[in-house]
Amino acid sequence: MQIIINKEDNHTYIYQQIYENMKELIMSKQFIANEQLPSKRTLAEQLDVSVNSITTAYEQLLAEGYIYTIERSGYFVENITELTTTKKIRTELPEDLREKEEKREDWLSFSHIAVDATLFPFQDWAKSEQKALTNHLEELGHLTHFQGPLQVRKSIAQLIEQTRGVDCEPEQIIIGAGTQNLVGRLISMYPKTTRLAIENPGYQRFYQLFSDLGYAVQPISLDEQGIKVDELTDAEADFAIVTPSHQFPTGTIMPISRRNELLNWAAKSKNRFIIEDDYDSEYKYETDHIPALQSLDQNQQVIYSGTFSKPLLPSLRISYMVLPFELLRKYRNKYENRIQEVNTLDLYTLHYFIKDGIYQKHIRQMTRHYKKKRFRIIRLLKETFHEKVTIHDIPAGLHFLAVFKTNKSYAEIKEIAEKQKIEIYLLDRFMTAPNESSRGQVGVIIGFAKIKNADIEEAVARLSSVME
Ligand code: 76U
Repeated sequence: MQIIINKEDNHTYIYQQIYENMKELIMSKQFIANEQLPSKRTLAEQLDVSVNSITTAYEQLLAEGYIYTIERSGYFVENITELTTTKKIRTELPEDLREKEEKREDWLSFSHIAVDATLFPFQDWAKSEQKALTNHLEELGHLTHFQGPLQVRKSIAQLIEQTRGVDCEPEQIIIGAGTQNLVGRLISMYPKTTRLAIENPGYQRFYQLFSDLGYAVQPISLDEQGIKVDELTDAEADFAIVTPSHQFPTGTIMPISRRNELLNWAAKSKNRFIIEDDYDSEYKYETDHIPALQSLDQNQQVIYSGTFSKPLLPSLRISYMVLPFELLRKYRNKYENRIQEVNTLDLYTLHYFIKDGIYQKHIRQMTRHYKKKRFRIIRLLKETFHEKVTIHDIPAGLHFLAVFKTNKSYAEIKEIAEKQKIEIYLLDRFMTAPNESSRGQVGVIIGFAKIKNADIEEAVARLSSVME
């Protein structure tokens, strides 16, 4: 038996060396199954180490199943099932899986997805977090309610009642990490034969999500009022997913008649539902807030879906939905064993952030900021592109649609934008069936939450060199 101990080795304990050696001897069958190992005392003397070291090594081998013990007899080698596979020589990560550290230095961005985090009141957020720690420390030691803490749902219910006219009890709110998770779970309660209608152009991540879940997704076209209800009827849809506050991505605010038309469509069958994706309703620049579609619903057929990604930060991952009673019962039956996915500390932080009025103050400040920035960008785009740009100037949300006259294709524009280091999202991303008539023009979603005031001129100049 060959056990070599290096007492000079300062990095590996004696017991570890014994353990490694013994493991090697067992695996290479120098010790055979059921063979008795030397007693601890004998081995300690042989190796000139303490009995303690041997005990620790044996205990570890025992815990991992290399050896077993018989009381008053000693330690024996286990009969170990061997791995039938042989180790592949190449164990490095294949190149296609390798991630590159993407540094978009010197880039400017008209992204509608990001916001300028330097404008977020982190100090106030930290104060709210301190309050959350002081008042809810005990609760952080366990799992919260699967819908999110009731207290937090109460403050969200109050907030959306005040700001959006949403009629709901805190019990109806489900908090989750992102709209996709929530809506995905909701839809999954229904059979795969359920027909889901989405706006076209619309939120492509919904399209992807529903298709991935195995549902037939019906893209429905829009007119100047929003989703076409007659197409919805023709598609025999069960669910319609809409963005009435600020159509994504075209920006249309759905007028009251279309809202009522939509509600009337739903009312024709108790199995029809509307998901109101109210993703950026917090920002209106020239009008007052427009009540949510949910507030007009008298039939419990609208599911209201909200998010803190736009008013606060997209990286927070706090979203929620408000379920009608029947769906809430169904949801609870199906999902009460799912663990709430948002960090409880963040949720209580949000609670104090709202309760202490900081949330509303932030929205007021950001509204002033965005209003000016939006105005500057639109003015500059008009001055730069003249008749070559058509701006869908709807004073709401954090982006607008600008259509540029150009002979370049969407693919070409993307390639040049990359070279010019300007991040832009083009309308084709949101089209489920791009149409031929749009030749000679390219739609760009101009998001204005991320770009800094000081960079606007340069960003528009880059955009101009992309389009020319
Ligand atoms: C969300 C629309 C139309 C919902 C949105 C967004 O998961 O709550 C856009 C893109 O943050 P969540 O998503 C809310 N409905 O635009 C927010 N924007 C998306 C997520 F950041 C990205 O991919 O074009």
